[in-house]
Amino acid sequence: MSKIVIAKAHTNIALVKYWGKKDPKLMLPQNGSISLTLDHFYTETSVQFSTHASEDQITFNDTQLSPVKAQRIVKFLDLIRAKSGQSARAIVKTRNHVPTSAGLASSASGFAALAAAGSRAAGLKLSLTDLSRLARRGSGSATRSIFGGFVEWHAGEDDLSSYAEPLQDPVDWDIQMIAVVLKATKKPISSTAGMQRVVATSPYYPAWVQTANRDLIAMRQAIADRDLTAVGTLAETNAMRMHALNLSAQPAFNYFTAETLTTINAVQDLRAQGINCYYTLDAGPNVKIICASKDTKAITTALQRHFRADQLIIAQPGPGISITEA
Ligand code: 2P0
Repeated sequence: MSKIVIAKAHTNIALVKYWGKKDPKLMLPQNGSISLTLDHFYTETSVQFSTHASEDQITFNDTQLSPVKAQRIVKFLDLIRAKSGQSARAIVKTRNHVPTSAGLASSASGFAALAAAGSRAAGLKLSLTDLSRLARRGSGSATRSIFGGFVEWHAGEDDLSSYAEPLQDPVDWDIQMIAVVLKATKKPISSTAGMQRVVATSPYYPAWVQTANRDLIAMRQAIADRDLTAVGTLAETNAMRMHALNLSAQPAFNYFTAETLTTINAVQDLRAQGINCYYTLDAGPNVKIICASKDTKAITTALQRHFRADQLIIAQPGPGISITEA
């Protein structure tokens, strides 16, 4: 039996998005991305390698995953075994700390926590950079969840050069996100398949890569300047361009619901009234509102005309991974 290692990783929300791979096997993205790690949503995962186990046992929120559902995790554990020389099967227990049915459960915090706990339990002592590279092989957005605060994932050219690093941590100015948790509908298409379709079929894809690369330069500056207006404006435009790719794919798809559009309109109305707030959206209906904490009350009051108070979750910048050995 190996020692039991427990890792905790927080989710992150991209301000300049990753939406397309140039190498699906190595999980190299078409463009770099910048995110903010959040305190409110995290995954805790323990891993132990056991010669007594005949196959990997994966428990998610107290329920054992079926072999089909566990496939992606087993493949990732195989990668850890290949890197470490550990040949035993693993007992993995993972718990997502997100509000029930929030639809914010993310492969970002999941694979970041698994990379950290799994590699350490297998006997590897990876640097944070190498952990970020390993997490990338599980899920692209997990590359960034190794670090806290504002984080940039460098697209890179190969396995060695594609990793994340912190841009600003801790975050020493007033910026937060309000997650608007909307009614979950069946996801029209997974992130992995959606971005693949967009790369293959959207005539706008080359323009996306060009503008995303420009957004990275501007976003680095906006974060260094601690300029909420610039961060928010860039993030909102970048998010809508990402969703425009989905609308321009063949066949087209989108992740919006009617409530998503209601929220977008509410944010635009608030801004017209002088409240400095911006929205961003990922591969699902939920909207995240970027704002300063002094405006929380005005924003949540306005949104409660449409949604219940418990659908509005206020999240602050959060930390990078932590690892403990039991
Ligand atoms: C991001 N998203 O930058 C983008 C923006 C959603 C929208 O990364 O195929 O679960 O596992 O690498 O990371 C969600 O996709 O996809 C994502 P894979 P992932 O956060």
